[in-house]
Amino acid sequence: MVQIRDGSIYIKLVYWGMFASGKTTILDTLYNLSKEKKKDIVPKENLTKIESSSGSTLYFDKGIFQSKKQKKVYYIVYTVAGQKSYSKLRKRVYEGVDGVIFVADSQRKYFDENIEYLKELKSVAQQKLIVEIPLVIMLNKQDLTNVISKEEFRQVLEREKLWYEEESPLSTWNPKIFYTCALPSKSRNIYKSFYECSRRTVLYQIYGDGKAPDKSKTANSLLMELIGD
Ligand SMILES: Nc1nc2c(ncn2[C@@H]2O[C@H](COP(=O)(O)OP(=O)(O)OP(=O)(O)O)[C@@H](O)[C@H]2O)c(=O)[nH]1
Ligand SMILES: [Mg+2]
Repeated sequence: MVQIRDGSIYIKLVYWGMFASGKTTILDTLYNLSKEKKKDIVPKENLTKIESSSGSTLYFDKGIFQSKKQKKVYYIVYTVAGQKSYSKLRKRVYEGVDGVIFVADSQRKYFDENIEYLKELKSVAQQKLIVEIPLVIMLNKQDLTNVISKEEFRQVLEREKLWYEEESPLSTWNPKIFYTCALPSKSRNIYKSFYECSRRTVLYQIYGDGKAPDKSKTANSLLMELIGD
């Protein structure tokens, strides 16, 4: 839930997905990219990471980012711990979320496992995904071979009722799916996917009062400018 304190706005975004899908690496790369390349949203302070000796997240990672244009807007960004046994912890991290980025491990052998984590997210979100909480998808590790396609994942979303037909006013807010790679040397769409989720979250707040805004409202030029292409 967007928090307003001392005239500043705090928006909570969460990276969700199975163990080793790349969430912590994504946050690291996002931090470095946005800092070095001077993006519109930049880190406010160092990341907090709580991990086991194997590098797997123990509780969560957290980063605070700030919009350069709207200096009073802060993004508090979390990654969940993906190990199966941390299900309760993931639920805790989810509390008060404003936008979700689902990180799938694109390797085909993990197809079913990704769906399990999508189902878990759905159950925690209680029908609010897309309707109140914008959802963006990262098909991560696209640098590897034998990986799934956007269309395959879109069909999963359809089966899980997270995809709206064109006639539905909600179809504008169907999850945008990105092919990504989080490795710093060949990173792909890491900032773009984060920006898309933050942008949607802000639009939900400004034009939808915390819900997916009407298509008619999104037609005005100011909004189009904000949405970009
Ligand atoms: N090839 C490839 N490897 C990746 C990519 N993203 C992450 N990895 C590797 O995958 C492994 C797991 O990455 P993490 O970022 O720790 O995954 P996580 O989702 O945070 O895992 P948990 O904390 O256990 O939930 C590491 O060895 C990463 O270097 C990617 O895009 N491509
Ligand atoms: Mg992690």
